[in-house]
Amino acid sequence: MPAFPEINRIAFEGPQSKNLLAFRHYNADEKVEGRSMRDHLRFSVVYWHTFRGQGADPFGPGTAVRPWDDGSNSVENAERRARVAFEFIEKLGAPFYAFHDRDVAPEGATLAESNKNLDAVVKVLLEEQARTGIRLLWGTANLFSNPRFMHGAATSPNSEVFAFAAAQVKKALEVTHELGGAGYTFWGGREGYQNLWNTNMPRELDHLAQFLHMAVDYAKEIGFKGQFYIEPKPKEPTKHQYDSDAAACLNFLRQYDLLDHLKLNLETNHATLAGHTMQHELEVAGSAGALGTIDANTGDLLLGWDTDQFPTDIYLTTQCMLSILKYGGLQTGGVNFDAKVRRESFEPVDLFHAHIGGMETFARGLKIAAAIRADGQLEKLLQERYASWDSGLGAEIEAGKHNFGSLEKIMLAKGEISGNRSGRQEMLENLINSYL
Ligand code: XUL
Ligand code: CO
Repeated sequence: MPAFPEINRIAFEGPQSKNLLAFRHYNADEKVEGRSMRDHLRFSVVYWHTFRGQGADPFGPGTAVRPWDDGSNSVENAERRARVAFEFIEKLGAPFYAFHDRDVAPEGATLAESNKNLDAVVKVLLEEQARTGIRLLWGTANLFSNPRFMHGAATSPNSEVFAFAAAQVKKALEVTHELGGAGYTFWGGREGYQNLWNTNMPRELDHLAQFLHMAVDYAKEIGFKGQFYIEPKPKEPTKHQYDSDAAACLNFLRQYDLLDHLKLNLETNHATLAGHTMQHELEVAGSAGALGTIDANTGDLLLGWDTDQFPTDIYLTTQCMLSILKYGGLQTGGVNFDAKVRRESFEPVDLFHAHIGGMETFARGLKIAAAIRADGQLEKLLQERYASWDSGLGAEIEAGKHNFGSLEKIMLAKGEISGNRSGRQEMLENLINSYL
């Protein structure tokens, strides 16, 4: 029996459509800059929020109505839920999904039992992938919910916790490989600290690096060729997360010789929690050649935590797509909706509205970004701003032909610089608005 009997495959109906269960802008086959929108955006549905989120908050239990879910921790319930997930993703028309080991299958009393439960559900995922053609964008392991991870996983002061986490990631890598996953993500979970009086920071960082090297080695051993990602996030759940933003992650990866093996998975709400914009994080990662994939969501300007809302702001998605296109587009990565419906949006159909909104907002961002690039004015103005580096003194400096002594000589002779140009910020902001 279908879980969403009243919903057909969400169709592209064009900008004039008034149907709120249709796409007006996301037309999967339409080409933008010579690539289909499907391939540019590589939309992905997350299992944890969309199929496990109940809408609980610190003041009350879940509100979500999910008739297919009996609320039990049984493997049968998990298998049924997996089939529903694929019905949803297929009707939505997203080509990918992402999951944590413990949200697709229940954790057992022992590691062996958990592995067995996971294998049972992975069998269903494999069948459903074959039936629908939907693929796995990335897998990951939940190394933060179980109380054993209270002090962290790879950075725990307890070496047995490190060993348990290693065993869990080993299995998660195996099933990601079995499912043909395009990638594997490490989000820090509780890798960070609450208090420095009880924390040996350098030792914990060494352990985290050792853990990631073990993962890289094991991927080689089993022939897993997917891309590894590390997902920056500050503040939650620990006061200071080691992977707090893109720059911190890049520094860590470089210090421990991991930069060849991991790219970044950037999430909007994590960027804003870190006091950055998503555009800033995309530029930091992109300029280091490490822009891998994005977790698409948004926070709330008035709330200081990770609200994980669906993105609806076209200005934001235009910025995202401009940076993504600039750094060569998404290859192994995708636009992964790490977002949840609000507690008050408790009906199954709300899951469709939320994802349709996110997909539409990104489709518009993509088209607007492509229009900005095709027009070329922004790029031209940016180039002009740096024109003093294209010839004469600037070109000589860039070519390494100068030192402090030679530059002092030039400036002593000149006495003062010839003048600066306006940054034209407001004009450029107006220019961007003219494409929206
Ligand atoms: C947590 C978060 C995670 C990761 C995967 O804030 O974003 O769900 O995306 O572990
Ligand atoms: Co995320």
